[in-house]
Amino acid sequence: NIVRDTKVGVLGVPFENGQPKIGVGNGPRFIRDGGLIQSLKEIHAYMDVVDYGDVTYTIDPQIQNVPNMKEYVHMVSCSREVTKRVTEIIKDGRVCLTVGGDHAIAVATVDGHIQAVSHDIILVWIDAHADLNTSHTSDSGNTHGMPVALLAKELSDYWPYLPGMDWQNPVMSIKNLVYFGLRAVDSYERLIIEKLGILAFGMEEIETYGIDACINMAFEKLDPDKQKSIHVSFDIDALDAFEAPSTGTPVRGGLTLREGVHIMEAVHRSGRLTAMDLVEVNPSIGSKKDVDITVSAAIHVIKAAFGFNRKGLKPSNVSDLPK
Ligand code: NNH
Ligand code: MN
Ligand code: MN
Ligand code: MN
Repeated sequence: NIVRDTKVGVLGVPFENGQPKIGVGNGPRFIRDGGLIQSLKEIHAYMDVVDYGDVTYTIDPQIQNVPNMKEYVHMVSCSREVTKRVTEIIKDGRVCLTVGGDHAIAVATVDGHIQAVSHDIILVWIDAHADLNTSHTSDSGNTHGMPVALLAKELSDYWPYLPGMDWQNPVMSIKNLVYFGLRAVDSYERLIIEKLGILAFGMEEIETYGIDACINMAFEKLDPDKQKSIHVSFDIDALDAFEAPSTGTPVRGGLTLREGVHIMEAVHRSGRLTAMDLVEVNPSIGSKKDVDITVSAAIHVIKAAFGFNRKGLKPSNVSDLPK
């Protein structure tokens, strides 16, 4: 496994049009300034980390808006670029770490991952919210509440025509999805979860079984043969509002940082992480201390995904102490 995820490509996506609060577009800058790249390099001696910089995009003037999808034209124009970049990074042989930005970018990161590996993936969606609204069910019209519904094959008939999204054929089955941390689910989202039998470890299940049993059940159910490539989409609001206060829609009663880290350590041990998103850190929300806590929580979760070991690592090529 050491070989498998030592090569990392970091991509920033300073996108904030998927929701109304300004500032989340500065997430990549604050997370880099908080020491992301150096923290990754320090995990162990074999780490090979390349920063691919931030995605930029220009608006495609051909694209029409879609009712109840705010800033749709931005979302589509940005997504096209993100998909390309994620595919390139994975084809370069690196695990792609995408730092947001809001969660609307995950349509493109998941799509880019699927295009790069061209076989089934598992999507692990860690979030207080299900992000499973269509343009017809969303109360907010914010596209960061829609990415899972855009990706799901099973929901393609429930969308209007989406101009400029032809590159994005919903290639993934909801059968390959698992949620962790749900506790703010809209009524139609709950209907979809039950109708389609989506695997979901909400806060209640995590409390009942414990986080370790939940992640083991998820892997056993989604990938008993241990073959599929894993995509983790980590919305920082999955963590409790005390652990990650600087986010647009904090929700109390969430995952502890320890539970978040525990999930990511299990993902690392699988040896099959191919792409990870860390989204919704908004440095314009809360005090300086709130921002520092949130950025450091994000970096802890990422480090766990790439093999940081809480037990500590022995020095390499050495078996005794210096005398
Ligand atoms: N479900 C709500 C909506 O569709 C809230 C989504 N907000 C999030 N999702 N932060 O992760 O707008
Ligand atoms: Mn490793
Ligand atoms: Mn989300
Ligand atoms: Mn959320």
